[in-house]
Amino acid sequence: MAEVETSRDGAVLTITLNRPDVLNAFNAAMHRGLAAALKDARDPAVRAVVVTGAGRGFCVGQDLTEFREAPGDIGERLRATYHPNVLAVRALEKPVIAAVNGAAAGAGLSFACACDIRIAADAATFVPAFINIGLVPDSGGSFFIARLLGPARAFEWMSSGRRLTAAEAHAWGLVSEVVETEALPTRVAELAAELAALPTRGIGMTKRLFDHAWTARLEDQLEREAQLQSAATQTEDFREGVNAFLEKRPPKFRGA
Ligand code: T3D
Repeated sequence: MAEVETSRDGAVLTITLNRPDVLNAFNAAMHRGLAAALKDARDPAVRAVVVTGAGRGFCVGQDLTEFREAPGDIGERLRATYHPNVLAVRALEKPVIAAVNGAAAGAGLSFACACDIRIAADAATFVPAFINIGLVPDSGGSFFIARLLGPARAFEWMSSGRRLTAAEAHAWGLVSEVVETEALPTRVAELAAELAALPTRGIGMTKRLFDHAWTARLEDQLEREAQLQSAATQTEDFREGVNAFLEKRPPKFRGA
């Protein structure tokens, strides 16, 4: 069995982390499989991406067995393995949904937070496991979680190591929706299909804008909006959207 499996349903690519016996903890093969899957996701025919876990876990971060045996400096390993995959998610010009089916811990939590949308099963838990073993948040955890929760709550949570339920994660705004565990695949498929039918290039540029806004000055952000709005008006989907509105019919976006 491959450590990462992919499947296509129309324009939706689903990436399944597949080491269920260890709640999909990252090992070297899983990093490689995820990198390959995220490369497949760049195909323009893919218009929405789902990342989920096999079995009862989403992803519990670094495989601690492999970690104990791994040679060399952890900083180098992070740069070589985790960082490229986090950056690849942010670089995808399409929505990436984390379907958090179970425990998301350590770098698995960071990875979920690097995605654009999080939807959780009611059985999911969110564990900032780093501090429990004396580590600091990595793989973007300190970046994404501070932005999602605000610095005060993020620090309090990440330095406590406290396990959060799906309901608490929802109340905090960490996930946008919680559904019954059995209903998660159906709800995620529905959401992904809806997103895949929207103007993909517009969504990609919206993603660019929000990423840029995190560190931008207002003047720079206004300029970036103007540039990307010019680009958006050049898309086929913009023309289709306006025509459909004026012709009083539903639009048929092609993602071009
Ligand atoms: O090398 C580098 O680049 C370092 C990078 C580090 C980044 C990080 O991610 S550091 C954080 C690493 N992750 C953790 O510390 C999480 C450890 N896991 C847990 O705290 C718990 O498993 C959970 C709270 C997430 C879930 O608890 P529970 O009770 O639902 O499940 P469990 O029984 O603990 O785990 C089920 C199995 O998965 C179990 O194996 P067994 O006993 O059935 O054979 C457990 O050992 C295994 N497992 C869970 N997490 C890991 C793991 N095996 C290896 N590595 C893990 N991280």
